[in-house]
Amino acid sequence: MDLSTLSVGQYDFIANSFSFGFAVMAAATLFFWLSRSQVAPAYRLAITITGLVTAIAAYHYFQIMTSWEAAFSVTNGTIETTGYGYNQAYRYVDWLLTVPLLLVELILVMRLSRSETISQSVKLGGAAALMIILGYPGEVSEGGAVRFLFWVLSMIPFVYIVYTLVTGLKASIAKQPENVRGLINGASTLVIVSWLFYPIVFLFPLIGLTGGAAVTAVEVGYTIADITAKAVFGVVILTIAMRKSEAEAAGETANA
Ligand SMILES: *C/C=C(C)/C=C/C=C(C)/C=C/C1=C(C)CCCC1(C)C
Repeated sequence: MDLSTLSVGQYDFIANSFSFGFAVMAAATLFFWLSRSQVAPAYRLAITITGLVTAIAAYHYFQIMTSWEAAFSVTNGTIETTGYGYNQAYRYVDWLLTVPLLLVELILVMRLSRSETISQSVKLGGAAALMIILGYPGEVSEGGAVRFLFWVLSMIPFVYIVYTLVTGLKASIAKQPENVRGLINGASTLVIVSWLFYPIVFLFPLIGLTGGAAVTAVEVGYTIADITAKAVFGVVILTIAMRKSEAEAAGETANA
C-alpha cells in the first residue's frame, strides 16, 4: 500500500471509520453477553462465542486505530508518514481468530448432532483459517502479480466454504424448526454476501484505484464488511437462538 499520497481528509475519514468500528464492536460485545440469559442453555455457547468474536474485533480495532495514528503526523494541514509502519497484521490476526468462530456460531445455533457439529466446525473452520493465511502475503505485497496470485489461492478455500454453506448445510437447514428456517437461511446468505465483500475489496488496488483512494477504499470497505459480518450477523444468530428457545419451551409445555 502506498501511504505517501494520502490526503488529510482521507486520513481522518479512515481514522473515524476505525473509531466507529471499535465503538460498534465493543457495544455489540456487551449486548451479546448481557443477552445470554434470554436463550435456552443449549444456545448459550453460541451467544458466548458471538460476543467473543466482537470482543476480539474491538481489541483489534483499538490496535488498528493506534497503529494508524502512529503512522502519520499532521502539522498545519499537511500530512507526513512518521516512519512507523501501519500494521496490517492486526486485521489478519483478527480474521484468523474470528472467521472460524463465526462459522462455529452458525453451526452451534443449528444444534446439529454432536458428531455433525464437530465435523462441520473442523471442515469449515479449517478452510476459513487457510483462506486468511493465504490472503496475508498478497495483502502486504507491493506488486500486483503477487497480490493477484494470493487472491487466487485464497479464493479456493473461500469457494469451498460458500459451496458447503449452500449445499452441505442446506440439508441440515431442512431439519430446522419451521419458525427459524427462513432466519437460518438468511444467516447463511448474510455470511456469503458479507464475506464476498472481502475478496472484492482486496482487488480494488488491482482495478485502477491507486494511492490514497485505494487505501481509503480498502480500509473503509473492510470496516463496513466487519461490522456486517460480526455485529449484524450476531444479532441474527441471537434472534435465531431466542426463537428456537421459545419454540422448544412451548413444545415442552405442550408435551407435559
Ligand atoms: C470478521 C471478519 C471476516 C468475516 C473476514 C472475512 C474475510 C474474508 C472472507 C477474506 C477473504 C479473502 C479472499 C477470499 C481472497 C483475498 C484475500 C482475503 C483474505 C481478503
